[in-house]
Amino acid sequence: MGVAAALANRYGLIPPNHRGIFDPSETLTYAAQRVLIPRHSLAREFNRSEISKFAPVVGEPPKDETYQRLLADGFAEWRLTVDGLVARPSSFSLEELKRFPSRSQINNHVCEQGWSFIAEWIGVPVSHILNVVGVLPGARYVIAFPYNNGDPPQSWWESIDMVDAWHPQTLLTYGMNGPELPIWHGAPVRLKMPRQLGYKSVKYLHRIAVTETVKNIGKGVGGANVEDG
Ligand SMILES: Nc1nc2c(c(=O)[nH]1)N[C@H]1C(S)=C(S)[C@@H](COP(=O)(O)O)O[C@H]1N2
Ligand SMILES: [Mo]
Repeated sequence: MGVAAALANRYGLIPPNHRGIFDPSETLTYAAQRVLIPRHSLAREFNRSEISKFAPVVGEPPKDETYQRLLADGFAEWRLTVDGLVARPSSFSLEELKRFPSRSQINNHVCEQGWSFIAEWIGVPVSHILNVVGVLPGARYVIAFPYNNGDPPQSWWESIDMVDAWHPQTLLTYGMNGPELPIWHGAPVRLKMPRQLGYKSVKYLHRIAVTETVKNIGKGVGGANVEDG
């Protein structure tokens, strides 16, 4: 822990208010990653011919009643709420997101469980959304909230830091290997950030929030995955 904290501190990698957000191994991984990978480096992109024939799935579409209702009419009523430390809290329909400038990228999705698949993703860069809503001073994280699943509801959520949030390959995607995002892969919209492991690419989004801290969300450790160890 001492080494990880010292490393993080030395390179200014983990925010000062951070204490205990990640466990020691996560802190070390994160610190090491920020040392090794320059903040603007791009994850590798591939050719269409390299797209995987088979894409594994983790998790299930939300059983949440609201999600099921939205799904039933093709997400016409779905909206993504964007709030927190922003000048203009907003909500966007799927059509509105699709009218924003889009980016498509073919990259490798790597799950921490040890498998990966290459797919093409199309969506709007999170950086564009941040510019539309206007990020206020003090912002350090973007938190992604999906619809819940299961009974009792399992609340999956993840945080990303502003370096990843502004990164050009961090997308709110609405298409995978085509114009649509399959339900099992997170319809109508999911995060995709190829520089991070798969669990950060939150599916079934309904809200993103810009915050100064993650302490008051869930158990305060930065994400449901860390909460569960
Ligand atoms: N809402 C939600 N998002 C999620 C998950 C999940 O279970 N629920 N699983 C995560 C994990 S661990 C991985 S590896 C990827 C898997 O994406 P895929 O199912 O499209 O392959 O989604 C991530 N996002
Ligand atoms: Mo994963």
